[in-house]
Amino acid sequence: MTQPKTGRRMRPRTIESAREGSFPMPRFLTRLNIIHLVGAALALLIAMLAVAQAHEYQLGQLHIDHPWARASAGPAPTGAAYLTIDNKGTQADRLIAVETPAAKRAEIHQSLMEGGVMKMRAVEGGLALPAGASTALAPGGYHVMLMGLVKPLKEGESFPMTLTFEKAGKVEVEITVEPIGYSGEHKMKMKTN
Ligand SMILES: [Cu+2]
Repeated sequence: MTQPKTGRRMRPRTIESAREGSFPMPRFLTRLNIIHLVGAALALLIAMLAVAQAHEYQLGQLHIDHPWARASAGPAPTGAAYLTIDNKGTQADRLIAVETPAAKRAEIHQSLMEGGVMKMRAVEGGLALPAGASTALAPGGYHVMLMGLVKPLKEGESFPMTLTFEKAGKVEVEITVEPIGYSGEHKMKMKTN
């Protein structure tokens, strides 16, 4: 009379314990995997934040994207830096000054074709940043001219640059040095005033 009852009780317990007993390794591995995944996700997030901080800046209504400079080819005394400024506001602004410890002088220049020759000149009174528009400083156009480089710009390195805007104020950005063949061309001749 009692034996079948015990047998009935024992069967589910045995099945239960067999289930428990047959999966300890996968559960243990799953826990390890979660720890690894969380660790990897955190590492990725930190890396993404570092990249975002190095390449995007917000100053009031101005959004500054990917400030970069091309690596120097040998001991060149000059270099150029590029970035994109997106004015998301309703008021126009101006980039009026640029400073960096990487060069004795930094100026806002514009490259333009003149008689089939690429020339450049300083942008007087600052670079206009119309409201609701994106203004690019890019090879072949506007750029920050770095005159009297303290040392050649080396790929993978970075240096700070302070941008001063007429209305938005100042912001320090990190300029990353990209490979020599990074994008477009920056062939120019100094136009002497
Ligand atoms: Cu220039």
